[in-house]
Amino acid sequence: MEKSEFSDAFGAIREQAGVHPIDDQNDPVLMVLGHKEVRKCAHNWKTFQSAAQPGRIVVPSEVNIRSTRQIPFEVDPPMHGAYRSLLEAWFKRPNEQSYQAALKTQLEEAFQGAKNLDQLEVVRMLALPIQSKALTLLLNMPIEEADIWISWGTHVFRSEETALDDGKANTLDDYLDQAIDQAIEKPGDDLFSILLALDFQGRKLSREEIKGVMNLTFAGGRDTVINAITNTIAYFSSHPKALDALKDAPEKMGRAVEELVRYFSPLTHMGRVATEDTQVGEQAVAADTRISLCWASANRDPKVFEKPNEVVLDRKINPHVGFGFSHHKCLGATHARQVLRTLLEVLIEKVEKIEIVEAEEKIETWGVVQRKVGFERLIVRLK
Ligand code: EMZ
Repeated sequence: MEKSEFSDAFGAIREQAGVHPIDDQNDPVLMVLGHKEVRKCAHNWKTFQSAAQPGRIVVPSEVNIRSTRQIPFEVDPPMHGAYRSLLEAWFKRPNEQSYQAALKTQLEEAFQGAKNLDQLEVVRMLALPIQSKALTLLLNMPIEEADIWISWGTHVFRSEETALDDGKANTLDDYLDQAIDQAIEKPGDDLFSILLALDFQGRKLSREEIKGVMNLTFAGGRDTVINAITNTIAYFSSHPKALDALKDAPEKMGRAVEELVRYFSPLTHMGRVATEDTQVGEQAVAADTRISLCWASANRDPKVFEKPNEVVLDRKINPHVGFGFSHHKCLGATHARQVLRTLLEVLIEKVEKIEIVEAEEKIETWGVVQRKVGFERLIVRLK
C-alpha cells in the first residue's frame, strides 16, 4: 500500500453487520458504521447522550484520568446550545483577514525552516509546532506560549498510542489553573480573560466551566489536526500533480479541504451513552451502555459517496461527517479548516517536491479492525 493511502478499515463489517461491538476498558462500545445510522444517532441526543460522566463518551474512555467536564462537548441540549452560542463568535475568528494573514506567516516560516534542513520528521518537527502555534491565534495568546504546549507532545492525555496518562492530564489541569489565575490577576484579551469576563445567563462562568471549555480546546484539536497536517503532506508527496491542479484553481481549495478531512477522518469516532433500552438497526443497546458514531466508517459509505476510497479533490457533493454531525458539530472546525487551507496554499507556493524518506504508520485497533489514522513518524525531504 502506498504511504499516502488510507484504506476503508470498516468496509466489510459495515456492509455485513452495520455495527461493530468492541471492548474499551471493560465498558463495551457498539460502533455504528453506516452514514445514515451515524447521523440518525448523532441527532437523537435524548436517547444517546453526551452529558454522561466526564470522559465517558470518549473512546478510549477518559473517566479514569479526567474529572473536568469538557464544554460544550459533554453537555446536552438545551444547556449545550446556551454554552455554544456564548463561544461561537470567538471560534469564528479564523474567518477574519488578520487572523488568516497571521496564520499564513506562521506556516510560511515553518516551511522555510523545514526546507533549510536536509530532512525532517514531520509529526514532531512540523505538524506539532504548526498546530500549537496556530492555537496561539485561536486563544489570542503570545506565540512563545506555544513552546510549553509543544513540550506536551502530540496528545494531551495519551503517551504512546492509546495509553491514557494521568500525569499528562494533571499537567494540563495545572496549566489551566495557572492561566486562569494569571488572567484574573492581569486580564488581557486572550480567551481565558474573555471567558472570565463573560456574562452567562446573568452570572459569571465558574472556574470549572472555564476549565471545561479550555480543556476541550486543548485536547480536541490536537492529535486530530496533527494527523490531518501530516497525512496531507504524505498525500501530496505521492500526488504532486494534484497540487498543480489546485494551483490553477484556487477556488477549488475549499472543496479540497473537505475531501481531505473526509478521506483522513482524523477522529475515528465519538461515543454516546444510551439513556434507555433501545436499538440501532437490529442490534439491542441496553440503557447506560455506549455506542460510538464512527465518522471514519460513515465517510467511506458507498451508499453516500461515489468512489469513496479515492481522494476526489473537487468532490462536489460531500456530506462528510469528519467534524461530527448535528448540534455537536466541531466548534473548532473553522480554525481547523483554515489551518488546512493555509497549508495547501503554502505547499503550492513554497514546496516543489516532497520526498518520503521513512514512514511509520500510526495504527489504531478497534476489536478485530486495524485502522491507519496517521503516522507515528514521517521523515521527508522538502524542496
Ligand atoms: C476530547 C476529544 C474531542 C478528548 C472532538 O474530540 O478529542 C480527544 O482527542 C480528547 O482526548 O478529551 O477532547
